[in-house]
Amino acid sequence: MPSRVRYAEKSPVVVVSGAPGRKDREKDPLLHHKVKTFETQRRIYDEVTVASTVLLDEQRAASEIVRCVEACLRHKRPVYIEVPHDIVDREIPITGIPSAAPEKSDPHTLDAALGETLSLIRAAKKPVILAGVELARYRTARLVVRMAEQMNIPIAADLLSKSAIPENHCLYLGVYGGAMSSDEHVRKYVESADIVLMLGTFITDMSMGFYTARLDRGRTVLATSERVSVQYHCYDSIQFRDFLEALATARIKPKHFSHPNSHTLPKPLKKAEQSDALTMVDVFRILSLHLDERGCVIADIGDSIFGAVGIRSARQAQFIAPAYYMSMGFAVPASIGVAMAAKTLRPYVLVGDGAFQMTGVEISTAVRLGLNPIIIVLNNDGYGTMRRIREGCFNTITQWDYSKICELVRDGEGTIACTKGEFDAALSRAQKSNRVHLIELKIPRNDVSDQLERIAIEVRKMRGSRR
Ligand SMILES: Cc1ncc(C[n+]2csc(CCOP(=O)(O)OP(=O)(O)O)c2C)c(N)n1
Ligand SMILES: [Mg+2]
Repeated sequence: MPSRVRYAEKSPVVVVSGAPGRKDREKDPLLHHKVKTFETQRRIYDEVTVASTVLLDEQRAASEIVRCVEACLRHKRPVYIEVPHDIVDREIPITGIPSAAPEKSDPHTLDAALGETLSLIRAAKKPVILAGVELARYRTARLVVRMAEQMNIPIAADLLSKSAIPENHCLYLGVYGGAMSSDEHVRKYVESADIVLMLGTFITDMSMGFYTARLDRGRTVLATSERVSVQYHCYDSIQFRDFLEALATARIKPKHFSHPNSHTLPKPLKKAEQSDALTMVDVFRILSLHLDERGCVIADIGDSIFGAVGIRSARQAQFIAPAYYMSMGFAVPASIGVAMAAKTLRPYVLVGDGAFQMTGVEISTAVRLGLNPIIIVLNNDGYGTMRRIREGCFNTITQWDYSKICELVRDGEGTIACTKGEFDAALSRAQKSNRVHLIELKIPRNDVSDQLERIAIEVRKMRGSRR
């Protein structure tokens, strides 16, 4: 049963791969691009997809495509369709294709899970919602906001779900993730709540701040697209959306709530500090001052993602990061995806010098497609995150002149910023233009965000205790 298997991430991607033709297969020749057997490629993909097919039979091709795409949409996970080259221009019959019946909740199970959850909420003096990434993936965030407003329950997000809930909402607390929380107020609030409603949350080592989160099962309700768990009871056969809709329409007397930290907006940049050297803390503060609802921050792995936990702007911007699998080199290519998918959004890429060296040349594709990402390269002279955990020559990388890449790809504008004022001015300039902008920030070698500082202490402690 594919949905039970724990995959890293949930990406509804349809991989369409060309393949040797049906005729080519008859005598089993050695062919270029064939790894081992004609089946090998599909079998490798079977490990990371929820459905796969090789379209060898014209009569069944259409129903196979429908089966895979339906699985992709239902499970929000990748599928693989292999197309032998001699089927590409064939006409295939498309009538009488069976379609999967919509999945329904079992009404008794739904009632039982809901009844147990509501009685916990009724009894709670200090409930909190931990809004998870599935609220964005299944487009159900508005149900949770409605529920929070009706019951007057505050909401925190985690690193993976940052921005799934409007961060300028009066019930929003910030990002929770144990030691990686955006601030101590959020951490204390969530950890002292008598019930934590984890709605659409993936519990991962990273989003739970490397095992520093304190959320025991006895005071949590965890509802995801896979199951609902209320304290120690697990309920299957419940559709995530049905459970959220029922919660959003339930009648509960509004709770008493006073915001522990309502003054989280970044402090404006003063004239007197313009010529100060840039620090990581100020990078996120200055960026926050420039963000609005037309922006989408895309954070790569490194202090880009840890520091981004603290981004909070008066006007809600989107946020995307590979905060589960944590794959370096994600952000520049992802900005192309964001700009193509949502033409009205301006991507703000936060990428370390190390991660930029992996995939930064994709800036060339952005230029070719006429896209306009603002790429902020945080140049701290190597693998700053790893240096915090274990110092060594393996954290050293070649120094590049990052701002010159625009000359190389013959479009866009490159700038270097060493001070707070220079970064602020570079951002304003980039925002006024519709071209690719690359801003290289010179960050002192050992300067890190508060979140990375806290996490590095925990990781060092863990390593020490394992020895
Ligand atoms: C593909 C991949 N390789 C290696 C790592 C391990 N790793 C995590 S952070 C990091 C250093 C990142 O360096 P940089 O992009 O310069 O960001 P900084 O830590 O300096 O902010 C490394 C090597 C990873 N997460 N993903
Ligand atoms: Mg670096």
